[in-house]
Amino acid sequence: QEIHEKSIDTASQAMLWKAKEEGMETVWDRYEKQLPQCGFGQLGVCCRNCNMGPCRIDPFGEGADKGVCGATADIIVARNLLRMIAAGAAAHSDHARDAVLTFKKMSEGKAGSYRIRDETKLLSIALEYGIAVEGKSCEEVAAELAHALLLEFGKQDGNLLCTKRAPGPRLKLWTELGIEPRGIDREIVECMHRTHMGVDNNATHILLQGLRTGLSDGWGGSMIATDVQDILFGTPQPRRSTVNLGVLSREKINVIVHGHEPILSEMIVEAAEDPELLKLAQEKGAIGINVAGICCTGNETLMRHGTPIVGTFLQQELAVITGAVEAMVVDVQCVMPSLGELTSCYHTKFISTSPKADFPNTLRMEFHEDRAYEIAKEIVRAAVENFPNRIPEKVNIPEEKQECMVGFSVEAILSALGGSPDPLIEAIKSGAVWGIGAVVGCNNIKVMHNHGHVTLVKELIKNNVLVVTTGCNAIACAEAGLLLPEAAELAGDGLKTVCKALGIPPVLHMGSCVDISRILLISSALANRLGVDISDLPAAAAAPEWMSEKAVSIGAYVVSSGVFTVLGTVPPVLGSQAVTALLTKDLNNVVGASFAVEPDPFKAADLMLEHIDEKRKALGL
Ligand code: BF8
Ligand code: SF4
Repeated sequence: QEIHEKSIDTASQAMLWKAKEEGMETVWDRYEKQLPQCGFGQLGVCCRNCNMGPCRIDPFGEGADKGVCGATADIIVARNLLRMIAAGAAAHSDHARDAVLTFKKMSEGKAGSYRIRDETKLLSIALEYGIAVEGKSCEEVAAELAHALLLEFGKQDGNLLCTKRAPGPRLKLWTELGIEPRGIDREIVECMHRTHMGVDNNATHILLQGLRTGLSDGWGGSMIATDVQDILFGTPQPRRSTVNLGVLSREKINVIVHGHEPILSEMIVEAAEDPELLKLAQEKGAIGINVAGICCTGNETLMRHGTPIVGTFLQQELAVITGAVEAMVVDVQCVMPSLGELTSCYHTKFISTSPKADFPNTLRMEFHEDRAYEIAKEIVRAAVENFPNRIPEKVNIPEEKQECMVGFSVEAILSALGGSPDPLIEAIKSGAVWGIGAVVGCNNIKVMHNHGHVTLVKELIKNNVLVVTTGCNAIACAEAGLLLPEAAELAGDGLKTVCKALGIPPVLHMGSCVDISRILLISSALANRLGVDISDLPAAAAAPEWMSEKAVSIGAYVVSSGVFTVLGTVPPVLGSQAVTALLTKDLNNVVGASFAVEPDPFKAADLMLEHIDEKRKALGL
């Protein structure tokens, strides 16, 4: 594969050239060494769930058609998928738990670096959780809310409270199907139990638990993470910033925050403005400290502070290869262990901070909320002191730096619409906005970097579909200039007029991947206003370059919430016709939505548009 075939982004291509010249290995090289990848794994037909195995089913029907225990391809594929959902839901929800624990400590005065930034949200969510707020201080309310939220994780009776935010018909359907999520941890534990040797051995039955576990993520863990992070750090409002490798600075100390939890990155952003450290930075010969993000923690600080973003998931190594990064500070999720070896070839300090996540060759600086600001200062100080070690001959920062407009929380969207979803509904009714497309998710080495994301989103807006985005798709769109009001020029006439009237981009950045919960809520607001279910909306979702288990959990809850979803990379399920049919067809009769798999982004856009057309027709539009 040639370098220009690896990424659509010229900045990334430049760094791939540099990597080649300097003999650095990247994810693209390692992928090539894996080829051809294991066919059994791709089809999902290998099982290692007990030590009579590993077992694998012959997809051509010539060899074994059952595992040692008698498990068929259907059972093995479904069980493997359920474990992926469980891992994804666990990642989002364990992140949420840490946010709630910080919130709790803050309310008890044990995490002095944090405070309440959105009182209105605190009070409204407290009321939702049945907490009386009258006559209480914010801290008292916060303490009670933190307690109530923590109970959602280990809940033994009743269902998750956030599910009440779903439209009535949806909630009723979940209850009828028996997939209304109970405790968040409980669903994940039950997945592990069910997939243990000799427990759940019916593919449909297994997958229903997958839907329930996904729902415990979307309407549970992820939603709680978004809520608490908004209370602690502020609900995002529209603001401008810049993205791509060119945001790295030649004259400033570059500190990259990479990973997912704003608990850490918020403090790093604050510490980088500390007068003591700024003075030290000058003494070291820099003109300032530049904090920039990668992946979702980057999205979090981008949405709330406008700190720039260096890149998407596949650009993490490329950032180091610029030779201009003093510190790569990571917490959890989507951090490549390869960064250890790579950073040791440059002056970059690879600082790991989560008590849960260590990596090869890192400087461990464990982050604890009780000393959050102090530790953040120590981390930034380590970066500042590393500045003199920068090797000028090794520095090459690409020019590319793109402006973007971000910060479209549900609150911000409603306020841009003048306080109610009605203007958007009118625009949908008139056909100016033909539908809503939610495009989210990762990069995947199997797809040309950002090609799936950008092509699909461009097709959608061209056809007057207003796009909402999160995660790495949002960053990819930002790099392509799609998150600017000016990008309305690329939209169809109807959408262009609406965007111009409101001063918004045709692609709205709604946050990190846990913030897909915001997409669920805006969908619910639209459905409620129209008096229909989410599955009736002229809306469709896509994850053109997904790779993570979190994305599988997201897929499970988005479809269970009633939204047709197109996957750009093939999930490991094709080894079972039954599971494949269930996911791509039968689910329609269960939850009113299903998956499709379509690697070609043009065809994926067509599938979404066809779906939107059908839904418009059904609504009489
Ligand atoms: O949680 S989109 S590569 S960064 S998993 Fe990871 Fe995928 Fe990016 Fe965010 Ni989401
Ligand atoms: Fe093989 Fe069954 Fe054990 Fe899986 S659970 S490894 S299929 S014997």
